[in-house]
Amino acid sequence: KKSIDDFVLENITVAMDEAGITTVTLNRPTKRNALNAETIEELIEVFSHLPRMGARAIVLRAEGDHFCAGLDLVEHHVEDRRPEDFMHVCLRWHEAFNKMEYGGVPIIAALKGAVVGGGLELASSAHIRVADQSTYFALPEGQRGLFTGGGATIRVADLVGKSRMIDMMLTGRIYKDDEAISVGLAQYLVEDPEAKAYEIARAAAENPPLSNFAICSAISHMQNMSALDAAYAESVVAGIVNTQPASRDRLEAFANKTAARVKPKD
Ligand code: 1HE
Repeated sequence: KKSIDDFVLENITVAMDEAGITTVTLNRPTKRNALNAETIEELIEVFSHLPRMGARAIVLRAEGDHFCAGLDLVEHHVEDRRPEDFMHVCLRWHEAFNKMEYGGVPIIAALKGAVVGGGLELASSAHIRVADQSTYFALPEGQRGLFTGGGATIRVADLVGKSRMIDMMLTGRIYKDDEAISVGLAQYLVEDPEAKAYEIARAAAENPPLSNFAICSAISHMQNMSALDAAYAESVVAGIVNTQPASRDRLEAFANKTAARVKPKD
């Protein structure tokens, strides 16, 4: 069975504690964590295996002042790619980001600085995004003479809506602070995104893994289905999750009036 020590990685580091709280760090700060082909392969490797290695929740963080500057523009320039080359580059990005979104383990992105272009595509593949005052979001593809290729047309459009995404791409508009929250680019704006991300990860890891698996894969799959098929799939998933042995104690505690009630804190 694969363990964390078996990963051979240049641009990413991975660590897991006894509780399965896992840290994935983008570790190419001198290049603002720009995503070159090698880093994408490492993301595929890591996110293919972590769900089977006991990861209960994953914090995705970055070294340096910026979360991720997107596509490695220098590599892209030097490689002088043909259309079919870049199409395959994009397929690898999709492989990595689909592994994240559909992997069934909660991923919480702790953001800072630039979350731009492919960096926003990466962040939008996480299940929850936590930002701070330094965090800013943009899709500078239009200005660079490029187009998104890492799933933004699906995931970023899903977060902010089509018109906002088109505006971001046409004009380079930057979102930050409360405005970024209100348009849906991040769910939390805090002073310490990493502390908040670990707090969320630890809370999520208290849920039975099967519940989290459904939450962090079924909802995404169902969005790709017709409403009729999604409702059917939901009944199948709920049939399995809602009868799992791991939930019996929790239901018993509720029935015995010893479980916490769902109420806002005073
Ligand atoms: C890079 C990249 C990169 C930095 N590819 N090398 N993304 C962008 O259009 C954003 C491009 N980056 C920037 O606008 C800025 O670098 C930042 C605002 C993120 C940071 O600024 P700053 O002043 O801290 O750093 P810097 O001096 O610009 O860059 C430091 C180094 O990182 C420098 O390398 P060095 O070897 O000269 O030290 C930069 O070249 C390098 N660097 N960003 C390559 N992106 C699947 S399609 C997705 C399409 C897209 O993602 S388009 C959006 C691309």
